[in-house]
Amino acid sequence: MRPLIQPYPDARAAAYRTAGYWRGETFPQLLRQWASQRPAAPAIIDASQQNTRVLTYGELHHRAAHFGAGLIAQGLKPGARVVVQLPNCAEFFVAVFGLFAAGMHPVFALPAHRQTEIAHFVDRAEAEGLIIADSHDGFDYRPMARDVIAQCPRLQQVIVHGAAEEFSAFSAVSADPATLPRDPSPASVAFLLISGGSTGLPKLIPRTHDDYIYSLRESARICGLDRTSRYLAVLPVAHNFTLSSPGSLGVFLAGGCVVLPPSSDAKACLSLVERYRVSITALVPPLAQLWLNGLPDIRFDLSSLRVMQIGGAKLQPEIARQIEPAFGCRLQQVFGMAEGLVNYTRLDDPQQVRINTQGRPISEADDIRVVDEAGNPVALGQPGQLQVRGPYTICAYHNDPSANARSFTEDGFYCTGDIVSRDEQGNLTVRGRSGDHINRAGEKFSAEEVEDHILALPGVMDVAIVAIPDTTLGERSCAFVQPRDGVTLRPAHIRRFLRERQIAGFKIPDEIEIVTTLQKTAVGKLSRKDLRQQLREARLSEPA
Ligand code: OOB
Repeated sequence: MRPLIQPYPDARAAAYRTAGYWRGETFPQLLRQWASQRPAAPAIIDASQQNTRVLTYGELHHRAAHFGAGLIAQGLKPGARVVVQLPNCAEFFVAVFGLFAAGMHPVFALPAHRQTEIAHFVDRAEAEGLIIADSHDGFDYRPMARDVIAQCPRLQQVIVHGAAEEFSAFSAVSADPATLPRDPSPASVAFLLISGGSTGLPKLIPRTHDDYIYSLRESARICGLDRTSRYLAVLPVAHNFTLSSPGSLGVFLAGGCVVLPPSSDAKACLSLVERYRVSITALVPPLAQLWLNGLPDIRFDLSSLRVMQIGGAKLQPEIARQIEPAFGCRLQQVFGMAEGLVNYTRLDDPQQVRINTQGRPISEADDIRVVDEAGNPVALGQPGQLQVRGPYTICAYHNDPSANARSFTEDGFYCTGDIVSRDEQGNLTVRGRSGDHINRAGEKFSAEEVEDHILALPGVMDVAIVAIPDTTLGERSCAFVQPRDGVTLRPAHIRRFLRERQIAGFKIPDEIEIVTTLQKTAVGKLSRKDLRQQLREARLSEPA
């Protein structure tokens, strides 16, 4: 197996330790501490199912330790990587802390991923285990798991929360914690996150205990969390925003409680705000808009809500302006990435900053550059490419030399692909993207990844996928498909083909246009990037 590493240069690692950013803590150690300091305090209120369940810190620790030992009893060894694909439920946290306790590494997949993505994660991470729910949102994950096993012989263990059929039942994975290994090194990789991706398939992002715990501690402080905080986890819990900004893990660190709703529906969620006195929640812009639209019909007491975070995609100032009066709480914009850097508007920032910017970095040690195409810094207020290096931003993806060559500069900066401008206070405003990825309601994927699927359809000569601004989704995807001579292709046929390829639903193009040729101007062969740009401009100049 390829080792999991995150190669922070020695000098920087030493500086982060000296500055007290990296304190040598690990996740198993933190959970033990929490459980001994506040065993009876609620950690999780799981209202995702009909019967609401409360898990205290003591119970979370107990269940995680037994689950972790159970994994070892099933034959998985410390060091193993395990893909975790669960909806928002208490078992997600039992699984993740259980894996940590067993010295194993979660690979965080999203419920929307399908066989193609899961098999890719299993391959890339060399994962030997997969943890799923039986079904969720009308999708049965067990047949998918069978297909992944057939495709990836390395996968030995599938654990199912719910009706397990031939697989191991989540509830039966339990053993005496005496078999658990010693704590991992704080500098070691704790888990792998999934990148949104600019090119090709999603990449794997190794994050260390040291770096992630630092970002949690600072996030919890910036968001004003304490033991009374109650966080409603609306977006998928495995997403970096919901996990760590400050997310569920930041809430645990502060001693608060995570509330898990049955869905992202405004009524369901806001009734939980009233019932459990929720103080903070986090949404993507399209969901915030849905909640705003639904608000006139909803009569719940929202007086406990202090902070509504919005991030994952650009929040338009017109929508931003409505949030505070509508929900009676502070708006906090969050601009982050699974690779590391997270920016927040601060709760006491002037209104103009809260509405119009995406905030500033967590840390004074976040080294930010805004540069032009040639890599030279642009003037203050001018748009440029955002590059970053710092105490919780990765220096490399896992097992992906070509992505590493593209995404990191020689002096160790991560090229985010985001076009931003920066003001005198250091606040960033996101202006766009330099890469060809689509951010559809906060869910990201690369144009190239889906183009490659469409190219596999016999009869397709060429295809280009572009992002089109969309008032609800932020961006929607439009595929321009050129058939081979004499072939008739229909959008419905292409959509069906894509569904059969078992990819996440959000990647299926919102629009498909069949064109006779992709290259309208005879200026020689355009690069893919320029071609996409040209198609996008042509599409935007069409009358509505
Ligand atoms: C978060 O993480 P990812 O990895 O799913 O996506 C990162 C990308 C950024 O590079 C940027 O292009 C976009 O998503 N993005 C935003 C944004 N927040 C993220 N674009 C405009 N405005 C924003 N507020 O999405 C993520 C991770 C941690 C915290 C928050 C979001």
